[in-house]
Amino acid sequence: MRFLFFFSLLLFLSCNTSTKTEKKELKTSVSKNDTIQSYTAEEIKLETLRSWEAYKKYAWGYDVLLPLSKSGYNWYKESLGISPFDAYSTLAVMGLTKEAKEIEEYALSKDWNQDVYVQVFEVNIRILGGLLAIYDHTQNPKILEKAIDFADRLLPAFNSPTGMPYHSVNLKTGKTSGNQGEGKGNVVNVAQAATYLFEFGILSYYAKDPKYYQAAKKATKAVFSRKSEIGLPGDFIDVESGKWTNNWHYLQAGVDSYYEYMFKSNFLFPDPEIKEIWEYSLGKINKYLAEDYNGKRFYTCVNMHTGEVVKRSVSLYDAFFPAVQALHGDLENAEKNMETWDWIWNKYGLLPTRYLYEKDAIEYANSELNPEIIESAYYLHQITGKEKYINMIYKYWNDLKLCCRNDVAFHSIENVSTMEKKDYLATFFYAETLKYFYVAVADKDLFDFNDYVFNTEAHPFKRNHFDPEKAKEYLGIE
Ligand code: DMJ
Repeated sequence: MRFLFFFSLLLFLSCNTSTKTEKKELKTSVSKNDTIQSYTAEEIKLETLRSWEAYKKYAWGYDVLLPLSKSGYNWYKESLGISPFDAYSTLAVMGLTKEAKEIEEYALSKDWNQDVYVQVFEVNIRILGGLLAIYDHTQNPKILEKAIDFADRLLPAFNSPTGMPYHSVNLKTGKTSGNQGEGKGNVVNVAQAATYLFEFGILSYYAKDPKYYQAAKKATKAVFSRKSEIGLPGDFIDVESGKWTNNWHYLQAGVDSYYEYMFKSNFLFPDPEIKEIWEYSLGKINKYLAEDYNGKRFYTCVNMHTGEVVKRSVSLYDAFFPAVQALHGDLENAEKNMETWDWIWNKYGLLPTRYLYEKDAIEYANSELNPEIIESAYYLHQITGKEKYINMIYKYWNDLKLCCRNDVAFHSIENVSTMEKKDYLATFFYAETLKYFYVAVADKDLFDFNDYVFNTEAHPFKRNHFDPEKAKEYLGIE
């Protein structure tokens, strides 16, 4: 009865208010509703299929689906077809074999000899990561050839005086370009400088050629060796001079996956040097970035030289960190950190891109349905078995469905306070967001958490495909 009344109220609100108010009311109703509505793996699978059909119908051949205008969008002057590479592993994990096979065939038809400058960081995690996930799943040697061809076109970017890659590289000519275009700017952020250990390690393993892992390791060490006197890196660095151009440090986008990879690559390819770098870095994160503020745990922004707080701000990307802490075995900090993210979600019904916790205010209000908070709740649920984490995931799904589901797929949000819509569906929605919702409730015989390690784009790799002894030889680990 209460449910019927609640449902009629929602219907009344949705028919009698402007679009913006309607979304706000709907969203608030769900976040404050005590009754947690669960969902099934089948529901997520159907929603994934629906969203994938929308990409195929309206945006096939483009990088991204624009779900409101029902059209496609390319990152560069030519399409790379990023969505299919990101979607493959999610479709495969869900057993959508026909759709996955179509992408495998599409990947085989790709000619990477494209005269286009691509961001090395972004295409590494999405396209190389996606190709390697297809290979890990199918063992199709022709896919491995495609992955090798693609990675060989990225490698010239690493020929800088420091070993850190230039921002972009031309897939056809191998010419590099800076962050301000051809021949302009040599600055990259830390994530762009050093998020390669995982994919390049996998490629070295499968290709039995250490050159990829060694390039990635050199880049990671180039960042680490330039740490300050108190042991912290900055956030932006010139890949030619090796000098920091900005001296802030944090876990946000621009740094995040630098840490994620020095930690995670060790699961597949134990490397004592990288392990030492990770343990040292984690100590510094706990010492300088962790801040308890108004009873909540935040990981803040500090000056790399003094460790002083420069801004009390967090971004939704940082929500990946409880997952890393939990995997590392630091459940106490992981759970404190997760509680803060869930608290921010409850304020808005989705996470804003950036939140100023000192002012309790939104800094950037948009949201692209990013996966990190779901990812961390998933890891914590798998590792602790606590029901509160699966309940968080149920809530995230219900809220996301209410604000962002449309007639063909899902859309982003311009402003989480008003729920104004944005005509964009990020490729990581297919790779990560939908996958985490699915594996959180899937049967263990369909997907067992203990069997896989994910790249930062949630492309899964089977642990037992990699033998640590062989890894030493194939990756050149001493
Ligand atoms: C993803 O593309 C990757 O996880 C990346 O490392 C940072 N975050 C986005 C999604 O939010």
